[in-house]
Amino acid sequence: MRIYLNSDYAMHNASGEMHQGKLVDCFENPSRLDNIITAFKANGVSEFNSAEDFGMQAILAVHDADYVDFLQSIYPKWRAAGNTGDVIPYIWPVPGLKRAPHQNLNAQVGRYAFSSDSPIMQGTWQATYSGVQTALSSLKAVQQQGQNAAFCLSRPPGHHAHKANYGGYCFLNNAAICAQAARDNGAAKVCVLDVDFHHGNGTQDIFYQRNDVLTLSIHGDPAHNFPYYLGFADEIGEGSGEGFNLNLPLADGTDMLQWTQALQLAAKKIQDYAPDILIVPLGVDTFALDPISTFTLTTEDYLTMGALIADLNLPCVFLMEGGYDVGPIGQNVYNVLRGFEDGAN
Ligand code: Q9C
Ligand code: ZN
Repeated sequence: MRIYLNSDYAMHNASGEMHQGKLVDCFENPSRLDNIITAFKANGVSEFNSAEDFGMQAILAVHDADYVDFLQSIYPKWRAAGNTGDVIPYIWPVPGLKRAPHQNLNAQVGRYAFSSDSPIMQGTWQATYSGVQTALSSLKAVQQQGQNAAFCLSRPPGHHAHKANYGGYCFLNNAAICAQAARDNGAAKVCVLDVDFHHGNGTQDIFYQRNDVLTLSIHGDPAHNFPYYLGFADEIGEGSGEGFNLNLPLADGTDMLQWTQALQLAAKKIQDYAPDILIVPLGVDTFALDPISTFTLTTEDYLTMGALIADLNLPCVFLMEGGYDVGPIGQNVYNVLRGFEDGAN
């Protein structure tokens, strides 16, 4: 499988996040990809392709221009205003606090952030922009260069980002941008199957009223897990999008047998839809030892996950999402791709 690596992945390296009432090191940090690259090399994978630059068009086809401008420009403004650390929100325009739009930087940060866990620093925009280009390069390999599958190895992740909001370590929604680009490049029907531990809230919301992109997510029940405010089973899409979103929230402690049953429900839905291309936001935070998640998948289980995805028999773009820095993260990711390739044969 062709692999594209975001060569700017280490440029986003933020100072810390609030976790259980304390400021701790960011879970989503460059060592994650260092680890994955090391594991891939140990498995004999040595070719990491670099991305082509497709510019801003595909980003602006999904995200609002004012939001993209904010992401691109906030850090220098924030520092020039006298702030000495990363950009972190501390006030949000909840209903009742209605004097928006607003020029004050703290007010703008609260307007665009939906959570406090995603600091913006010097290199955030560059890493994020290059990540999108890496995702689009992976899409091109599959959609235009005849590859059966490709893997975008990148950070920061994307699936929590809405069209004008960031959070959950995500700034631009790589999966949504790829899905829209696939449509714009001629695919009639696109499917996004999100297997990260967390609900793909941004992707769901972006396509919620559309039937040309089927969105599915298998994730930890939002009654107990981030993002809490979205991802329940009764969210099925609306308007012409009704019936084109499927959430499969699973209990804390879910193992591979239960996860596989959910995947089989997703597979049925995908087969009925018959998309032209499949986009898989891939998080390995479903792993038993993940520090912020509650499923119990094993390193071996990821081979099965890859084979189950291969059984869908669709051209497939894998996009790196979550999975935090615990020993076997790299082998877990490798095993999904290995299982996919073995399953496809
Ligand atoms: N410190 C992805 O896996 N974490 N994002 C907040 C409190 C939010 C995870 C926990 C988890 C987001 C791409
Ligand atoms: Zn996640």
